[in-house]
Amino acid sequence: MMPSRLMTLMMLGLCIGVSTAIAMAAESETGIQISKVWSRAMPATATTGVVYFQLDNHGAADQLLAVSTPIAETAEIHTHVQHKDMLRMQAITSLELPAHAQVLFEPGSYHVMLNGLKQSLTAGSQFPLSLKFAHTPEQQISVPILEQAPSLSGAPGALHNH
Ligand SMILES: [Cu+2]
Repeated sequence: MMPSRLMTLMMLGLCIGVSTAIAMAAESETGIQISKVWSRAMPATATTGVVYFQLDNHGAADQLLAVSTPIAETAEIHTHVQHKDMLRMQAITSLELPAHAQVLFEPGSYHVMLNGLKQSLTAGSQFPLSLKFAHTPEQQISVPILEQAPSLSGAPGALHNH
């Protein structure tokens, strides 16, 4: 029989080894990158706002399920759909992110709609936004508020499908 103290130390070592392996696995599965984040500055009287960004899924297929921010009562994933001659916004409950896909949230396309703003969207400030996925751990990002879309220079492909 092993002295119980040595046994405890060995078990502790085993646990640390296992949890390190789990942490490393989780990290390598976090294949979603969020970039080019911005929100459009709005007049102080506005009750709604929009957020745009680029999602790159470097890993396996996933789904964006929900977005939220403390500065608005609700945050929804919206897209635009053609209805007769009108381009109308429509809320979607989840967004497919195929493996190695890139999805652009941009004016006229996907966007996050903020309803019931609790603070005004003033250019130069920023606010937190969290994104929930089916598989990837929840992501917290900081959204800078800008007067207009960031420069498209150096972003080939950003003007597609218009
Ligand atoms: Cu919308």
